[in-house]
Formats: sequence, structure tokens, C-alpha cells
Amino acid sequence: MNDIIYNNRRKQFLNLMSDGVAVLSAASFMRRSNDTEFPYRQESNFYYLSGINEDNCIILFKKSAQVQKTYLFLKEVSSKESLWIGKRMGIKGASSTYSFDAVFALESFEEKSKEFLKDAPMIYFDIFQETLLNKKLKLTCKELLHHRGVLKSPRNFADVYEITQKMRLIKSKEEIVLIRKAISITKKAHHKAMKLAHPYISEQKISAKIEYIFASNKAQHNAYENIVAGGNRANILHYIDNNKTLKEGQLVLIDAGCEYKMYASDITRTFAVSGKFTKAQKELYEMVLHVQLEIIKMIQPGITKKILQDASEELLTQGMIKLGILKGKLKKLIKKKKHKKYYPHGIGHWMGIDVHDPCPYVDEKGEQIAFQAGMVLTIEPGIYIDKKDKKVPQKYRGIGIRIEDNILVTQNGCENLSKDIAKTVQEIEKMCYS
Ligand SMILES: [Mn+2]
Repeated sequence: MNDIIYNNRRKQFLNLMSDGVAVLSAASFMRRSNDTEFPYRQESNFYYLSGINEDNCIILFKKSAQVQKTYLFLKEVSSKESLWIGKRMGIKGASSTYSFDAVFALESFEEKSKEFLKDAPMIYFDIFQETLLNKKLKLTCKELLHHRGVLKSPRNFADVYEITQKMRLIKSKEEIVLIRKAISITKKAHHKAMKLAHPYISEQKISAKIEYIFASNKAQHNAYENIVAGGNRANILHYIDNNKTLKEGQLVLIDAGCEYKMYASDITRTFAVSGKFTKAQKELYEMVLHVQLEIIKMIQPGITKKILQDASEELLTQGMIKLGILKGKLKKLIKKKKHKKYYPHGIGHWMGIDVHDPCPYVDEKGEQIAFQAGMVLTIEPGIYIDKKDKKVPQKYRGIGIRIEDNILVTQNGCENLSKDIAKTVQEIEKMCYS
């Protein structure tokens, strides 16, 4: 995406903010051990508003009746430093690439921000992060409170997310192209995993193969840690050890998605280690699949996540009654939340630059947000039955199933962006044996 898109976002941000100052910082490198670091990942809001993928940068928005400006601060890197860390764009490079009103050296931030904050009644920043920058900003504001000649002091703090979460809710065409690309790479990885899986293979080997496919297709990162969970381990919702051996007769649940040019995909498939579902596994699987397909069918502008959530709970409970997992009347079971033991999570979440995009599900009044074209979310019903659960027919014990796709809300309904990833029992078994 080029700078015009980011510049337009910055203009929109200025329109949405109150008079004052907003400060967003690039992500810092994070220490992994001693003096080595995790791979760099830009902060999502910062990236959304700048397209810049470097550390040591700050964006400052200034809005008043007279001015609406955006400034970039960045650290110049000496040739000696770039020998170790590689080249950075520098002030000159940034000025010619990005349309900020001015680009300054990072060292001048403290002095300049004081100027900008002098008549700012409001300051926006990433309010829940305990960063050094945030502490300094608060100190600057505090200093200004007691400064003679300052007419409006920044006494009001606000979260930048208040603005970005609304902007990020609706994805542009360009963003959807990137999400599609991420999903197309993830598709290859899941199909490969189906082909590769067999009794006695380790979860780790499958996980490594998935990451190999992500990387060799130019996806820079996983959007989240892979889950490759054989048998009963699928019932641990965030199982990321991925270090056990798969066995004949088990299912394996794989929740894995790549991040491509900062955009996530988030896909779960569950299939038989040996390639063929047993009768009991198939019964459970097709029940969950039925629920997933029914929920996807409901998605269209105007619907809300709450409606989908309630419908998924009702459909799964119905399915569990049919299979003898729950006993009793549907309404009573739901009222008593009996189904939550086997379906404890949400039906899905917004997805974008973050795999769980931090966009709202309810508005300021507490009303459910009605879906609109351009929103992207996951739909991921599941059922989890522990191997020691004696209340459930034996044949279903030790099985965890989740089926997750990524859905784009369209003008007339929705599009399943991951529909090409094998999902029916027939498609999956065919893929496993190919
Ligand atoms: Mn998900």
C-alpha cells in the first residue's frame, strides 16, 4: 500500500480526534534472552496510520481550531550502527517517502512535544501501556499544569484505540487483498499438514512444516502461535507445546494462520491422524460443521455478534442433545449454561492487522454493533470433550473439534474467504490420502 492510503487514514484520524495531541509510538525490539531479541513486529495502530516498519519512531497529531498537522519523529542511525542493525530510512528518506507535515529527530521529541502540548486540552496515547514514553508524556503534561502563561493544560487523557478501533473495523479493498493472500498461504499449510499427518509423527514436525510453508511463501510471521493438538490435547484451548506424538485413531486439531504484510489469517481444521474419521468422530465433526455452516449463512449486514453467539450455542446444544452428550430440554440446558462445559468460547472475533482485531462489538451506548460490508471476522464453533468425562458416551471422550473460517461481510451477505480449505469429511479425507 502506498503513502496516499496512510495519509488519508491520518486525515481521518485527525477528523475523529478532539482538539489536542495524539502520540503513537513504533514498537520497540523485545528482549528474548540476555542480549538477543524476538523478531520485530510493528505496533498495529502505528502501522495502520503510517505504513512504517521501523523502530524508534513516533507520530504526533496536532489538532486545534487553527491547525491539523501530523509529525514524524525518528532516530537517525549512524553508519557505524547500521553495520549491525541494517539501514534505516533517516529523516531525509522519511521526508521524501511519507507525507508528514514535518519530520524531526527523535532527540527533539521532548522539547517539541512540550510546545505542542501547551494549548492541548486533550492528549491521546496508548493509555494502557506502561511505556517510558507514556510516563514522560504524563510528566510533561504535569509540568505544564503549573506553567505560567499556559492557558489550556492537558488534563484529559484518552486512549488512541478510541479512534483506531472504529477506523479498523471496516477493511478497505487493499486490506482485503492482503487478508486473502494470507489465507491463500495458510490454505497451503493446512493442506500440507493433512497430507503429512500419520500415526507416530510428532506435532512439532507438523508445526515446523506449517511454518516452513508460511516462510517460503513470503509470510513474515505466524499471526499467532500454532496449535497442533493430537487427541485429548485438543481440549486444551491454547495448547501450544506441540511436542507430543500423534497416534492412530486420534483426531488432530490444527489452529494456524500466517501473517502476510502485517495482515492475519486464522484457520482451524480438525482431521483424523490416520486419514479416516471413525464413525463417532464423524458424527461429532459433522455436528460442529453443520453449526458452522448455519452460522455463516446468517452473516449479512445488520446482524450482530450476539445473535450469532446465541444461535451457535443453541445449535450446538441441540446437536449435543441429539448425540446424547447433554440430556434434557434445550431451553433449560441453555438457561443453566450446561453447554458451556463443552463449548466455552466465543463464536468468533474481528480479524485484521491483529489476529484478534481490537475493534468493538458494542457501541458507546452498549448496543451491539450491526455488521456492515467490509468487516472481517472468524467463525469458529467447537466442541471439547475430555477423556475423563464420564457423563458423555465413551465413544466421544477425548475428542476436541474446532472448525474456523475467515468471513468477509459483503453488501448482500458474506463471503467465506477460506472456503477453499478442505472442510467436509469427504474433502478432508481426500486431502489426507493425496
Ligand atoms: Mn480465531
